[in-house]
Amino acid sequence: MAAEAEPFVKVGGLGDVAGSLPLALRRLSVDVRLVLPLHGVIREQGLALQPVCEFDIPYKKKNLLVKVSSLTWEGLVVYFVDGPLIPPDAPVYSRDHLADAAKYAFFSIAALRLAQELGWQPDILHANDWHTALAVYAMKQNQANDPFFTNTCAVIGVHNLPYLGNGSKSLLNAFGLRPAAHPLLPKWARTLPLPLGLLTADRIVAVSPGYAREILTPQYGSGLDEFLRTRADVISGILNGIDLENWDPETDPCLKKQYSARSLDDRNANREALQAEVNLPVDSKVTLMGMVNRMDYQKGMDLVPEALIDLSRRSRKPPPEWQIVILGTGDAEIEAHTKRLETRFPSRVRVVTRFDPGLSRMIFGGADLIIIPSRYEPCGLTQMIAMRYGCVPLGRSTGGLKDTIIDYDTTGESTGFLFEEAAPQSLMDGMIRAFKAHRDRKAWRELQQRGMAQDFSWNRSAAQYLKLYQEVLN
Ligand code: NHF
Repeated sequence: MAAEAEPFVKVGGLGDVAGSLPLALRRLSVDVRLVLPLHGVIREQGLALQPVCEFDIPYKKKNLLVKVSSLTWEGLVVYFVDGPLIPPDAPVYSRDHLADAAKYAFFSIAALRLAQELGWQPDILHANDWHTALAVYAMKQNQANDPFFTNTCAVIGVHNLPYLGNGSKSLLNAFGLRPAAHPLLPKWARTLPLPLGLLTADRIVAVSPGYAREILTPQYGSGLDEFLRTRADVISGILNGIDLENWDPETDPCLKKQYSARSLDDRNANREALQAEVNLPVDSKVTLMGMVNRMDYQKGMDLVPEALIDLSRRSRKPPPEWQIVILGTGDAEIEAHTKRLETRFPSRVRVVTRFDPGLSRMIFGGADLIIIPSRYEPCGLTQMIAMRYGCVPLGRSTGGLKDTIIDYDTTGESTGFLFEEAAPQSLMDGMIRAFKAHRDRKAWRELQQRGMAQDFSWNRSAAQYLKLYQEVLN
């Protein structure tokens, strides 16, 4: 169960994962089925959905009608849940957290009931983030009275811990659920979907081993670290994968010239094309940096302007020659603040604040360095995609970034650069290290090639999920 899944609906990384993992599991012969809300954006696509069933679920003192339709996509059965609390004109995530809470509580309970309506008894219910965490809680709460789910185990995926599902308090009662009374769960968390899911799931899976450890600390634990430490024995981390066919510099049609690890000279054409596309001086000597990031606090976007200004103030010999192309949308204030850099550095900085998948591919295929200054990063897909394209990552040493980037050294293992603090100075120091390394073009090429040789495929991750499911069932 997920709030979003590619190719039907994608807002962020959860959509990538919930779209790719089920297909990868199917390739391992798992009978997996995906359930999504019938969001407005899915409705608009005019998909050939087949009606499946209709049923009522109790809500307050009345019933709500659930309508389910489905399609089969690449062999995977996908169900779409529709009903009065899933408004056709609402975005996937809105600013109205009460409406979102109601929508996802309804979806969770309806999706759970769907299995019963279908008579399809799952071995594993795999929910993701706060949106579907109530399904885990509801199943566990009713398990004693409901033989249908007696043998079903619950796994909850944590893609972003701080989003707990505020606004759900009255919904528990409305859907006939009792708040948790468990003494280990802080009082304030006893009516929030994600904590309830974390309390009752048989296994908790963070999207990287590093993030699985971090959520046990006060810095990353969103106030739940003490409680999570009591559940440490059921918490683990599995790194997400990327779709290697979709992200392939040998076939990517958005690139001026396709290339592989053996033909990295061809990459220069993409570098020039990127500079020309955004109207920066076409210059082969500069270190060309890129960013493809949501413009928000989590992603550390606000650290970038100060780091670049500090960088330009430094008198160094030789002076660093750099350019940067920043692509992303999000927080209006952060967008405006970042955009101002163009006026300050007209021949060095371009900031593109629109959704542009083609340009993001040109950045991966043309930039030397990708900057990922996240304050926290449960997994992160950007660094994996960038490495596949020979675009060397400079990321903050946290979560999945730390798990996937081997920091630069001269021993011949490294795949990128890491910096420690979520602070402009630390980011700038990382940039300076990378610029210096970039001057040694032979060593740089080897760095690119090592990144390109990493295995970030879904097959590897899906095999780990299958092993985990089997462990839970045993
Ligand atoms: O990759 C999918 C994504 C992660 O780090 C990412 C995030 C949200 O913040 O698991 O979820």
